[in-house]
Amino acid sequence: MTDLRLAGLAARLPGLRLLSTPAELEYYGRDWTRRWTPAPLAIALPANIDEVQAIVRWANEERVAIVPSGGRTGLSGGAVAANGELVLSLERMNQVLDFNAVDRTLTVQPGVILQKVHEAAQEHDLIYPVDFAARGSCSIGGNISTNAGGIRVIRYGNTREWIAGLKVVAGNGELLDLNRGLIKNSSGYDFRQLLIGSEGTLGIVVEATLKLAEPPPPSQVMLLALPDMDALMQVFALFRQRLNLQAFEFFTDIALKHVLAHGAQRAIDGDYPYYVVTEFDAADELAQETALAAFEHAMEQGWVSDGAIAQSESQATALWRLREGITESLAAHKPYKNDVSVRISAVPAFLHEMQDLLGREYPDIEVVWFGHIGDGNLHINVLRPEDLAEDAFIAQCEHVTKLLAETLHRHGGSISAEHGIGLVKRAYLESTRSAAEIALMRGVRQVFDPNGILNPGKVMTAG
Ligand code: 2HG
Ligand code: ZN
Repeated sequence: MTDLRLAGLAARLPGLRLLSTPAELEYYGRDWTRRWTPAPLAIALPANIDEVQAIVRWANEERVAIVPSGGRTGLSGGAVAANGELVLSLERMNQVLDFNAVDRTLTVQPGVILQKVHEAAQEHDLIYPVDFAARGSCSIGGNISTNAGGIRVIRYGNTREWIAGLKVVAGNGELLDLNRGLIKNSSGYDFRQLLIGSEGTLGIVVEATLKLAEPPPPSQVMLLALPDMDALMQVFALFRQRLNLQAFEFFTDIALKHVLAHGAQRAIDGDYPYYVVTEFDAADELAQETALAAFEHAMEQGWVSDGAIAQSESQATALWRLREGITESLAAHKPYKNDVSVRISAVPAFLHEMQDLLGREYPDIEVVWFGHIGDGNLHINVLRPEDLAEDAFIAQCEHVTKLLAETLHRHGGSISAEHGIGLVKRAYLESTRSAAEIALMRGVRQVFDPNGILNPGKVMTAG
């Protein structure tokens, strides 16, 4: 170990696992964005809260930047370490600590994978309702740090709705025990909520108490093909009024093309511009008849062109794959990702305007639209043409994002709906948050992390 600062850390914490081979630096230094060349100083894998606290105190003394690291499935560069930072991976702190049947809570360490949280809740006939395609790789600490959303937000809300208590090591090294599982706690500022979604810039999540819920009634999954966006919004209004929706997700024909090419199975013949995968409560015959009636009404109105309803668990999984497989099916094209939101009522106008604008300015680039339309959250993946060099492509995409940011600003939307700001969207923060808000954000950061050691450069520059 040549770095004197690291030698000091190792001497202070003899049991601490530290990694520094080139392969390890590369592996832990990047997230799913794949845009930056990883260059961390080393990787620390603490085994407990005391070690996390000792690392943060050491980092303050030595002025070493820390990148907190979970499953690194983020898409905004929030977990990238490209500037000699110490990556603090929580992956060894991966135990479910406690289940409380009376409170209906599960207390977990931050490195627990989301799928394992789901399984732990199911063991007690309950659910942890936040869910999305990266469930097998992302960690609960990362979910909390980014206030992850996903495919059930329409029913259950974002991660922040499900956190009853949070232990964090703040940037100044203090251990904070926030909200302690209380349902009601009207005793001043709610730092738990402030920490959720702060992208590792205020503190490191070291333990969380999660709320659990009753499982929903048995459900049905339906695929709909639609002629245009206005029809899609009519169907959304109809289904939301008549059914208890668990999910309402959309994608375009271009997304379908990629997901089919990647091995998913076609469920509807014919080609249509828009598709929806929706899941809703269907506990009994009456609920199923209501759903069928809503579908038939939508067909009669010409809002739906065709549809398929899953008759078994495996068919439901196959329909969901059409939506959940999109990200993976695009990965080889090195897409440039945008994740935006507007109010639901503004979706059609925003989408039309953006599609027209992109069609005019960039008729030759392939843009894939999909996402959580029931939450007003659209994912816009711009695919790199094979003959375009990486640098030229990024420059083009930055321009697309600028156009998006301007259009979103006019529609009162946000440049990041659920993926965070990280590095990727830092330059566009001002399109969504006012100068006064950003100044306050910098002030808050200074209070929690006076030496600026936590995830520097992420979300916003030091100012
Ligand atoms: C999803 O909804 C994820 O599938 C990923 O948020 C979105 O790949 C994307 O752009
Ligand atoms: Zn999403």
